Amino acid sequence: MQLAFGFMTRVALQAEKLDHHPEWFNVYNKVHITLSTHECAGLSERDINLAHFIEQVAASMT
Ligand code: H2B
Repeated sequence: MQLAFGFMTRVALQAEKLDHHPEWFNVYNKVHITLSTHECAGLSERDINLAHFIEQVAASMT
């Protein structure tokens, strides 16, 4: 739980910075994330940017 919580904290802080927020679901050590943008009803550059950041945080924790 602590690992997932730390991961989510780092992502949440970046999400606030970018004003772009993941839809996510967490149980114990798993975090499921969905990124989408309302205005285009799909994926935008902002989703891709946040996804890259999330990948980096995940890689730094393994
Ligand atoms: N986050 C995500 N993931 N998708 C959005 O479409 C979105 C968001 N919209 N954060 C933002 C907020 C929008 O509501 C504000 C006005 O920028």
